[in-house]
Amino acid sequence: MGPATRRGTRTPGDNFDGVADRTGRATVTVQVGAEGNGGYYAFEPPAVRVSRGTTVRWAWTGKGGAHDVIARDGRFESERATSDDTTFSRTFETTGTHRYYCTPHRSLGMKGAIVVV
Ligand SMILES: [Cu+2]
Repeated sequence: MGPATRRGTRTPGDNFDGVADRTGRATVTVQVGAEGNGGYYAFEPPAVRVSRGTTVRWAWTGKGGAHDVIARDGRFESERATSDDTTFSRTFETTGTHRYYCTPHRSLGMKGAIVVV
């Protein structure tokens, strides 16, 4: 796709309107409390594609108050935390789309997805 479809200052491989491609990596980091949704109420990247067996590590930025990482299907659930030394990791062995949200900011749009291929 051409440059006209890109927005912002994303790194190559990202697609603002789609899913950030992080396939082929053992570990992938998602920021918790990235800027977005009217404050620091976003996951970054919000949607990411990973290979089966990848460990996704959520890392809190320390901004935006308390956040958590809760799977919609109940398969994983972090503690609710504010500190920037907080991390939560999960290894994805099942292909498919795993949707999750932050409980305090779900209504603001603080949601994410891990697409395992
Ligand atoms: Cu939050």
